Amino acid sequence: MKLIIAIVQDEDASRLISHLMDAGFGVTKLATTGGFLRAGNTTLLVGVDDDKFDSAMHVIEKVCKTRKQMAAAPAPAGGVSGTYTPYPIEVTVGGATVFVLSVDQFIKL
Ligand code: 2BA
Repeated sequence: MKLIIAIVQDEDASRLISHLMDAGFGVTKLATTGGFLRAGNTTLLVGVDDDKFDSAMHVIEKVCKTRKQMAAAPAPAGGVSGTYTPYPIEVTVGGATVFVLSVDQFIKL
């Protein structure tokens, strides 16, 4: 069994949950915040049998879109002397950031 930890954009989360549930997967949704944009995103926990892993990944890939967002460039590492004026940069977010963990045990009590 595998645990898929998928960080997705809020805009894709509801549709992704529906598609995963329709395909028979169990899903847990966590409200999370990205460290770079400091904006909300969604983390989904999906426990899948090994033979269903590809199918779950296919759903995630199909639903999650890349989007461009503007962000303030971070201050240089090590700090700045004097004033630092943040300037906007464009970043491409998503489709999904996915971590895959092998599950030792899956227990429901
Ligand atoms: P954020 O940390 O808010 O990052 C949003 C987007 O900003 C990233 O999209 C990336 O395009 C850009 N970005 C992040 N750090 C950057 C940096 N130091 N310089 C320039 N641009 C940067 P994604 O890569 O698609 O990531 C989407 C979200 O997935 C992230 O939101 C974060 O919540 C999560 N994530 C990404 N990589 C991760 C990692 N290695 N560990 C844990 N979470 C991660």
